[in-house]
Amino acid sequence: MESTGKSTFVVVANRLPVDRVTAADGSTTWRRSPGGLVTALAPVMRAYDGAWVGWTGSADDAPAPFSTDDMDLVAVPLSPEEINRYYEGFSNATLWPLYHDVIVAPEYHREWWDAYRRVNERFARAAAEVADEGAVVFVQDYQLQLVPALLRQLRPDLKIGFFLHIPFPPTELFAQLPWRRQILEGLLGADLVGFQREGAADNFVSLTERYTDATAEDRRVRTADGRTVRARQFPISIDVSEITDLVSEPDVVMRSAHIRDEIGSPKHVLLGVDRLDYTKGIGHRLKAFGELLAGEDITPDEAVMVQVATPSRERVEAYQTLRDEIELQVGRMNGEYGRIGQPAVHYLHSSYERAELVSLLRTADVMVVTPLRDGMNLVAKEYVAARTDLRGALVLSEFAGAADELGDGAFLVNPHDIDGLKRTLLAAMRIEDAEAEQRMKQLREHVLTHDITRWADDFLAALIGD
Ligand code: GDG
Repeated sequence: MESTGKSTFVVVANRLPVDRVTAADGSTTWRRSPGGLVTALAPVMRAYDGAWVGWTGSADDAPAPFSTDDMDLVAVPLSPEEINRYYEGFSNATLWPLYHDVIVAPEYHREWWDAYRRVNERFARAAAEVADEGAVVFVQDYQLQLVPALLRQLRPDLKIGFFLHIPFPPTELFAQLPWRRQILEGLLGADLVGFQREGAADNFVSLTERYTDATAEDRRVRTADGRTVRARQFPISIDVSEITDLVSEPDVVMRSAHIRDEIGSPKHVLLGVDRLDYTKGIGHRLKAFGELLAGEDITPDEAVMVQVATPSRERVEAYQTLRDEIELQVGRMNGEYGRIGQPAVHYLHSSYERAELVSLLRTADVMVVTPLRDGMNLVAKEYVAARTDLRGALVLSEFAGAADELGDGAFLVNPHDIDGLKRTLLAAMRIEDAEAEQRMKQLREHVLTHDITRWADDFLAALIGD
C-alpha cells in the first residue's frame, strides 16, 4: 500500500522492522520481523501515525514508502559498497569491537568512516522528509550516531531521542577513535540520549566534557549553542507476554519434554543461546564445562550442554575466525567426552523458530549467559519469563547490562575467571529446589514488572515530558 503522509512519530533504525517474503509465483509481500523493539513501539506507531525509516536488508533496494501493520515504512537504500563499508566495516568492525572492550581489535579506515557519514546523512534526510512539524523522532543504535545532529540541522523543530543498545565505553577506549569528537557531537544533536546502564551514561557525559565544547552538570550536558542534552539509563527488556503465551501452548511443553529425552535425559541440561559473536563468551563457558568433565566433577551422563549459536555477520572476518575456534573447541570436547549418540555438547549453528527456542528455555536446568561485555542481554530475561514453573537457575555474567537488575536472583560470574565459572556452574547444577524457586520468584518479580512496553513508555515520557 502506498503512503506519503507526514508522521508525528518517527523511528529511525538501521533495519526496517519487516522482512520481504517471496511467494511461489514470484510476488513479494512484507512480514513484520520478530523483535521486542517493534512490538513495544507498535502501539505508539498506531496512536501517532508512526513512520519507520530503515534499510530493507538487501543491496540497492529502494521500494517506495509503503504501509504495513499501521506503520508507514520508508526504505533507505544501501549500495553493496556501502553495506561493506558502513555496515560490515565501520559499524561492525570498528564501533562494535571498540564499544565492547576491544575484545577484538577495532579497525580504523577512513573510507569506512566516509561511508558511515554519507549513510547517516541519507537516513537523516529521509527522517527529515517524513517527520511532521514538531514531530518526535526516536533514533536507534550505534549505526546511526550522527543522525541526531544531522537531523537537528535540517529540522530544528523536532524533538529527538537516541537510544544506544550496546555499551558505551570509558574514555581510555573511546579515545582511540579518530572520529571521537564527531560521534559525540552527533549524539549531542538529541534532546535525550538513553543507555542500558548508568555507567554508560556517565562515560558519555564525561567524554563530551573532554572532547567537545560542552559542559556538564550531573546528567545534563550544555552544548556550545546553548541547548541541554540529557543522558540517562533506560534498561531495555523483552515482550514478556510473547514468551508466556508460547509457554502456555501445549506443543511447547511437550516439545520441551521431548528435547530432554532426545538428549539422553541427563540430570542437568545446560543451555546457551547467542548470536555467534565474540562478545558472548561462548568459548569461556565451553572451556569451563570441558574442565568440569575433564576433572570428573561431572560425567557426560549427568550433564549435557546445548549451545545454540545463531549465524551472525558471516562476512566479517573476526566472525569467521570465531566460528572456526568454537567449532574446533566443540569438536575436541565431543571427541574426548562424547560417545556414540551422546555428545557432551550439542552445538547448533542455526536460527530457530521462537516456539523451539522457548521449548529449549523450558528444558534448561541451568541457563548459561556469560558475555564478556553485553549492552543488556535479552536471553537472560527471556529465560526468566519462560520459567512460569519457577524452576531452573540463571548463571549470568557481571559484564551483561542485565546483571544490574537480575544480580540478586542470578548466579553472577566473571567469565574470565574459569575456576570461578566452574564453581558457579556446579553450584547452579546442585541448587536445592526451594532455593531455585525462591531465586526464580525474585527474578520474575523484576522481569514481569519491567517489560519492553515499560521501557518504551519511560523513554518517550522522558523525551516528551521535559
Ligand atoms: C543487542 C545488544 C541488547 C537468538 N537466537 C535466535 C533468536 N535469538 C533472539 C534472542 C533474543 C535476541 O535474539 C538476542 O538479543 P540479545 O540481547 O541477547 O543480544 P544482541 O543480538 O547482541 O542484541 C544486547 C539488545 O541489542 C537489545 O537492546 O540486549 O546487549 O548486544 O531475543 O531470543 N531468535 C530466534 N531464533 C534464534 O535462533 N527467533
